[in-house]
Amino acid sequence: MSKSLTKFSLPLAVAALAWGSVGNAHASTIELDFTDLDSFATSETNPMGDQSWTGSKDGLSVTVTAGPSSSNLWWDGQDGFGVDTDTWFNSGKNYEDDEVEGSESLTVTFSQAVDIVSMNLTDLFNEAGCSFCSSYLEKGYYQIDGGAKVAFYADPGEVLGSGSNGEKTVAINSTATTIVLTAPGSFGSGGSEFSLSGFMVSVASAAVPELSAAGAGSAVALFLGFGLIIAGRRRGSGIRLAAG
Ligand SMILES: [Ca+2]
Ligand SMILES: [Ca+2]
Ligand SMILES: [Ca+2]
Ligand SMILES: [Ca+2]
Repeated sequence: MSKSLTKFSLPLAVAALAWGSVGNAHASTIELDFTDLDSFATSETNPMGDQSWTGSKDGLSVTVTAGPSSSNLWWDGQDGFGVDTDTWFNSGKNYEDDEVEGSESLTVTFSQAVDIVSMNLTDLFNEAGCSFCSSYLEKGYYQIDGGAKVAFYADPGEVLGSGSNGEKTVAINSTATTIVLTAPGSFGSGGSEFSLSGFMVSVASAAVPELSAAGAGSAVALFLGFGLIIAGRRRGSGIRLAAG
C-alpha cells in the first residue's frame, strides 16, 4: 500500500464506523405485571367494576378493556384481569366473575406497536375428571390485530385443586398493537376460562444519538478532504492522488 493510501486509512476507518452506527435500533424489554398495578403510572390501581383501565410503564401506555360493552373488568392482585358479566342477563355462558369466558373478551391495546414476547395467564387449569366427567386442559384464544384466533391450553401440571394457580406463559413473539383474548366457556360437564396476569413485551427504544445517512455522508467527505490535504502538505505540493 502506498503512503498516501495509508494516510487515508484512519479517517476512512472512522468514517466507516460512523456509517455503521446509522439506523442501529435498540430494543428494550418491558414487563407488564397486571397483578401489581402500583408498578404502572396510572390514575386507577383498583379498576374492579370499570369497563377499561389504562396504565403506562417505561413510556408504553397499555389499555385493558372488558367486552361486551355491558361487562366490567374484574381485577385482583393474585390473578389480574377478568371480565364480570351479570349472569342474570346473559346466555348462561358467563359464569366466572373473575375470568374470561363465553361471549366475554379482554382487549389489550398498546400505544405503539410492540413485540409481544409472551403472555401470562392464571386460573387456566388442568381440570381433573370426576366420577361422571373426564379431565381436560382449559383452553383459550388470542387474536392479534384482527388476525386469526390462536388457541392455547393449560399446562398439564397445573391441576385444579392441587394448590396451583393455573399459571401459564404463552410464547407469542408477534408484533401487535392490539390483542384480544377469549375462551370457549361452558361445554358439556366442564368449561374453559382464565384470567390475564401480564405480558412481556419488547419495544424499539428511543435511539441513542446517531448520525443520519446525510450526516455520515458528510463525515466521509470531511475525512477524505482532511486526508487529501494532509497528504498534499506532506509532499510539499498541491493535492495529488496516490496513483502518481
Ligand atoms: Ca381467580
Ligand atoms: Ca366472566
Ligand atoms: Ca373451568
Ligand atoms: Ca379457569
